[in-house]
Amino acid sequence: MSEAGGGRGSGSSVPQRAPWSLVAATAALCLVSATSVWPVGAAPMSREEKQKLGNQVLEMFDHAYGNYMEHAYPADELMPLTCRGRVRGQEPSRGDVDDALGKFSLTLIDSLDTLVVLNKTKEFEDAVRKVLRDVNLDNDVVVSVFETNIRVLGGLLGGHSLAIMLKEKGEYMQWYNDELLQMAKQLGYKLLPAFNTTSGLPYPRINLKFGIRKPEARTGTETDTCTACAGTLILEFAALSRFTGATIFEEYARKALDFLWEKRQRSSNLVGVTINIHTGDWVRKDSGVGAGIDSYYEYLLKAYVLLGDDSFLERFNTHYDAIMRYISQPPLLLDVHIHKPMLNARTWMDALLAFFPGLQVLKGDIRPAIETHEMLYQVIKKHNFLPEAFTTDFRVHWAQHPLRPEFAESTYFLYKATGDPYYLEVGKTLIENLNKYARVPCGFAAMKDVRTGSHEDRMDSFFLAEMFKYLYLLFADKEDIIFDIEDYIFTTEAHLLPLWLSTTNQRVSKKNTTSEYTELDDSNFDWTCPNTQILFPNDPLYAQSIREPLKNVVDKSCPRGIIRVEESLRSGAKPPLRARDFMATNPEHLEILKKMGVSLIHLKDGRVQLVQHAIQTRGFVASSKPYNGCSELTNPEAVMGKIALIQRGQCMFAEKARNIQNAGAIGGIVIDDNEGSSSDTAPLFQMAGDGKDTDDIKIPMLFLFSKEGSIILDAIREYEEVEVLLSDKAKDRDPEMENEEQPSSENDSQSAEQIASRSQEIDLVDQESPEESSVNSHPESLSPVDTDSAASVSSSEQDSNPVENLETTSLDGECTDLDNQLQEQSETEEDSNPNVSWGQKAQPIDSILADWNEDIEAFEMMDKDEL
Ligand code: DMJ
Repeated sequence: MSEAGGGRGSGSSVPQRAPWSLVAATAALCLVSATSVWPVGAAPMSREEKQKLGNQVLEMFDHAYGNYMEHAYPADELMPLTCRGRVRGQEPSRGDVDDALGKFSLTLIDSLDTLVVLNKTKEFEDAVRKVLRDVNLDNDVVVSVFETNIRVLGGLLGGHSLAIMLKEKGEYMQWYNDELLQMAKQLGYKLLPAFNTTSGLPYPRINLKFGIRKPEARTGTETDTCTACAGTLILEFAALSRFTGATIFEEYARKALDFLWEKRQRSSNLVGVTINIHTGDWVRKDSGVGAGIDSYYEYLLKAYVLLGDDSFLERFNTHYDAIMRYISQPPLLLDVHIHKPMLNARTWMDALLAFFPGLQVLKGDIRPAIETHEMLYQVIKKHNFLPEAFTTDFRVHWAQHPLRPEFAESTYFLYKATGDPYYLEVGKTLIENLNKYARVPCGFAAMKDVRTGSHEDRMDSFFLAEMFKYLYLLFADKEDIIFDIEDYIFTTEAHLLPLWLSTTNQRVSKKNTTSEYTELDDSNFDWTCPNTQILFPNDPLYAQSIREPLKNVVDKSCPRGIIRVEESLRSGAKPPLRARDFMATNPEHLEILKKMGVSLIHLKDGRVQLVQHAIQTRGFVASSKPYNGCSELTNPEAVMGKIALIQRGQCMFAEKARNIQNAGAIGGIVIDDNEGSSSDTAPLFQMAGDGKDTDDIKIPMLFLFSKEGSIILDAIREYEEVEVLLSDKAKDRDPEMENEEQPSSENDSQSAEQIASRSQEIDLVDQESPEESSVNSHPESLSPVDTDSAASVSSSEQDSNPVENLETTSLDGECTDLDNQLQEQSETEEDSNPNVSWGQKAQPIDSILADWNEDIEAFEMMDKDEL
């Protein structure tokens, strides 16, 4: 890290450089280091080529910024297709996306420090004058607190940081007297009423003129906010406090972070996507590193870097450990449930998570950063851009792309860490794609659909704030930038805050931080980043060797549906119905639902709800002979009309089911042969078919671990007859059973229905062929545009779901037909420990339906949050 010049001067100009706190210096080291030599591997890029690409970035920025200034300013954003400004209220509302627009010339403010990074000092000076002259922060408009903080407050502070740097240098900005900082302070005070909650979590929206409470404010009734919305304030607020000496901002942001930390799910150490700002209850309990949470994690680590406060690193490390344990499934990052972190919450990833490899570089965890980045790059190579959401088998899930910068950000940080010219080539591709597919005569237009190349009349301000900064810096040598970039930290909007703030105005009390953390086992925490000087020069092919196995991970994945549809067309069979194709008005589709025991209710607001009927089978139990049920039963008269008990093992579940069905059983209970196994300790799982068509199996089957199974076996030993109710609604069943006449002691029968309460039922009546089933995958959901007109049925991960056609992708990139996979799983399962075998993540159908609803909410939320 280089030494910056000392400082004095007016107001809050650059103070005398304090010695760096060790924490800030070590963490920041992760960003620098290996750019120097790259002896082998990808061909090094010549200085000329890098300069050429840098110039191309400059030209592209001019095209975007110039058109904004010419055709849109002072509006918040440029509409590049119609070549005019987007003024809120004058255009059809786009919903919550518009909450970023506060009639405060958003794009200009967001672009301020980019101008300096791109060496456009003169333009910066002009832009600052325009902001001071034209921007009004007191408009009667409801804005997102989160967006206003990261884009506007951050933009003003970034502008101020570089204005005082330039002034210090003595050539530009000599007239500057902290005016941007005064504006930032004014805006900071305008945002403070949002924190008027008992929890200290901010309301998601505020009226710039009227605040929250007044009737004119038209906001303040919200109960929920996203975790990132509440947890992405500390950098800007602390910087504001430290620049101005007004500690209140840092205090408020700290309080919100403290509350989120308190509310983390204590056993998984994960946080949900949305939280009730009054009660602190998690409203959405899914957890990932993308939409809704992303920058909360980013700010914990960066707050440690900027403020030198160990507690932030401890929190970050605790969360990071949980992320790597549950969410990271290299190269994928998959959302899970905070209470059930082994359970994936969906089968798709959103584009916002592309920032995460960059954060991992800052943390010093290079390997998974390289892996995820490589996976993302392959998705980009396939679709030219990162679609807003894509599935685990890399199909487009949500086809928009609003020119997001996260992938460029990670590319930059990976290049800084590895010095591998491969990342320069990646950057070159990004530039080419932007020019080829997004460039229009009046700027750059967001992609409406990456598959068709269609555009949206939208150029978000973050495109100028972040994309050009990271792309320019990627190709720039030290001498191409007029200041030392390593003296600054990037906010989530890529605004620059000087690291010297770590030792300035440290007057905010760090409430309880030390006592709170003494209980944490931090023995595994990394307090420093790996020294990449050592890491890479020793093995210059290190990064390449990590990428190599993933080279074709996307290409080799299965284009879900297409092959199946073609195959089934050839064979004359009907292609399976996909969730996205489901029509609530199509009788055939409804019939499929009916077969699943699911009916559809039309809600008043146009949405549809799926309700599953409890499936119940009631009967006396009888042991089958042979007890393993693997061959024709020798005691069909004993099991006829009864629920047959069978021992697990030796053959497929489906085979057992067929044998007892042929003997006339009305259901089956498979009891685990692993002595001592229990649903208390073993993860729930679902029995799968045998890889063949199981439509012939009409009886319900239940699996019980040994402990629960022994309740039935003991009961049989004690009583002559034991009656059992198989149901997927065990908990709801009690009153019904209570009303039934209890078996008399004369006939010695006993109800054992309670044993089913934690077991999994598989209703093979409803089970479609295994190729239409899935393990560990999750429901598809509707994109918001679909919700009004058509219902999209969850393609559940349960193998009993006929709606979704699926294959899964193995991590070595090979397509794995689920038939085979299930067969393999079933085969191995028969002899293996259920605690560690297939289907561990399976869920009961009602939980799937709940998840499906959550997915719909997730999309709605994604739309709202920060997309
Ligand atoms: C930016 O505004 C910020 O990076 C934010 O943290 C996430 N989303 C956008 C860009 O995609």
